[in-house]
Amino acid sequence: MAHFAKVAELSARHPKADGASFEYGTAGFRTLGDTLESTVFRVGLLAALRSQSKQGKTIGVMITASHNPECDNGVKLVDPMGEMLQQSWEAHCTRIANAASADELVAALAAVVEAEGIDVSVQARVVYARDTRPSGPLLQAALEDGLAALGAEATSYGVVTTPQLHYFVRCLNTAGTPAAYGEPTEAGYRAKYTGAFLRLVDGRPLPAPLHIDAANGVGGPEVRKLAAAAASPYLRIELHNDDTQTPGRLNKDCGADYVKSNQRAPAGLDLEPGARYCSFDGDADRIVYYYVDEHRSFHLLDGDKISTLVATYLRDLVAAAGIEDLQVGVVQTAYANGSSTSYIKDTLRLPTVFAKTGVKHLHHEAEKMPIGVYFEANGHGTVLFNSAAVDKLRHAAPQSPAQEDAIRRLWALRDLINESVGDAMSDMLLVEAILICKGWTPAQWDAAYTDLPSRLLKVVVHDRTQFKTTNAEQTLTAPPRLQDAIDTLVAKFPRGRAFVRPSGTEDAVRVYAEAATRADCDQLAYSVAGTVFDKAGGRGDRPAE
Ligand code: G16
Repeated sequence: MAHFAKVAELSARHPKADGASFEYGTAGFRTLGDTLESTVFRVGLLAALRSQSKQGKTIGVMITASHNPECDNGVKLVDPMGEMLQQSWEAHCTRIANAASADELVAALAAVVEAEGIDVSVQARVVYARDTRPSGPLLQAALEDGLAALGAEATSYGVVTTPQLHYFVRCLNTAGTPAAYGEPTEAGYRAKYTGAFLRLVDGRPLPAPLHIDAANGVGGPEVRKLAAAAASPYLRIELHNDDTQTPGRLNKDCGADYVKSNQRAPAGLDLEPGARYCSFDGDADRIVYYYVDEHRSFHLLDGDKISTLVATYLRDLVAAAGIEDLQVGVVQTAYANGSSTSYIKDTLRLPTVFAKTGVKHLHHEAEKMPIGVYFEANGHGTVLFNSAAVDKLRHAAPQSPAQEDAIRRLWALRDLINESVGDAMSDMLLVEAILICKGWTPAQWDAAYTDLPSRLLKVVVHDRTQFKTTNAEQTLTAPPRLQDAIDTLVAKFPRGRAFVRPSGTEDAVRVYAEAATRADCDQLAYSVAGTVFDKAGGRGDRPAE
C-alpha cells in the first residue's frame, strides 16, 4: 500500500530485537526503557491510524512508566475524549509491536486498515508528551519517526504529567462544541482547576500548608507551577522529593506506590503530628494522603479513603441541592479494603461495584452511574458525571438559597475534577477543597471507618502468564489447585481475605491479604506468598516476614 511507503525505511532505524515480545497491557506497553524503541516507533504508526479511524480526531501518546523503577519506560495511547485506548485496539497494538520484519509490519498495518475500515486519506493528528525518565528523549525520537512515516500532524507537549496530556486531548477534541473542556495548554489546565478550587473554598478558614512528596518525578515542577498559578493562601505547598535531575531518584523509596505498598513515610520526610502529607507517583496520576498521630503512628489515607470522602461529600451536596434521582455510586477493585466496602454499603448506603485492576475497567463501570466515583486503593481515580446527571444539574430549580449554593458547588466540583483520567493534582485540589469546606484535619477524615490491616506483596515467578483469574481477579483459575491452597490458608484467619493476580505493569505476581489483626494479616500474606513461590516457580528470595 502506497500509504506505508516510508514505513520500511524509517522502521529500519528502530529495529525490533530478535525474539523480543511485547504486550499492550494494563497501562499500555511497559518494560525496560532500552528495549522499547521499536515499540514506541510502532505506537507512532498506530496513533496515526487510530486518529484516521476517528476521522482525524486528535489522539494522544504518553511515554511514561509511571510508578515503575527509573530504568523502565512505557507508552500508551489516549483516545479522543482523553480516555484510555478502546480495548479492541489493544490486540492491534500487540500484533504490530511484535511484527518480526518490515514486511510483516506493513502487512500488519494493512490488516488494521482493512479490519477497521480506515480511510487513510484522512489527515491524522497526534499530540504527545513524556515524563522525566532518562530513556524518554530517545523514545520520543522513535515516536516522531513513526508519526512522520504516516504523515501525521504531530505536536509535542514536552515533559508533562500523564493526566495533563489526557486533559489536552479532551480539550482539543471538544473545542467549539457544547462539551468544550478547556484551553489545551498547561496554563489553561492550571487556570481551570485552580479556578474551580478557589470558587469552592472562598471564605473558609485557611488550612495549614500541604506537604507533597513528588516521587522525584514530573509532578514536582508541575505542582509548583500549579501553586504559583493559584497564588492563594488556600494552596500553600511544601514540596519534597522534587529532584528530577539526579539519575536514579525517580520513585526510589518515595512516591504513592512506595507509601501505599510499605505503609510508611517516604524517604526524605520526617512526619510531624498535626501536619498533612500526600505523595504523587512518577507521572502524577496517583495520589495518597497520610499523617502521624500524637504517638507518631503512621496513618494512610489511600484511594479508598479518598473515594469515600468524595462520595460522601457529593452525596450530601446532591441531597442539599434537592435534586431527586441523582444517584452517586462507587467503583472499587479487589484491593479495596473490606472496611471501606462495608462503609460504602452499610453506612453511606451507596451502590458499589467491583471492577478488574486498571483504571480503564473502573472508568467503564463508573460511566454507567449518574455520578460515578472510582478509585483504586493505590490512589488512582476520579469522578464521572454522565450526561443525564449533567442535564439534571442544568435543569435543577433551586427552592432556597441553600439549594442554590449546593448546585453552584456541584458545578464547581465538576470543574475541579479531571474527568478524563485519575489525576494527582486535580484529586489533590479536590481533597483539599473538601477538607477546607468541612474544616477537617486528616484524623477527622480518617475517623469515618477503620481499615482492616492489609499487606501487599510481590512474588517474582518464572512465568507470570500462567496465572489466570476470574471474579474481578479475586479467584485464580490457573495454576491448578493454587486457589484451593489459598482458600485453606484464608479460612484460618478471622476476617481473612487474600487473592493473587499477575501484575499488568511489572514482571511479578501480586499478593494481597487482609485480616482482623496486623499479626494475622502479615502471617496470611506471607503464607500465601510462600505458597505461590513454592507451587508456581518462584525466583530469587522466598518471601519472608
Ligand atoms: C497502572 C494502572 C493502574 C494499576 C497499576 C498497577 O498504574 O494504570 O490502574 O492499578 O498500574 O497495575 P498492576 O497491579 O497490574 O501492575 P500506573 O500508575 O503505574 O500507571
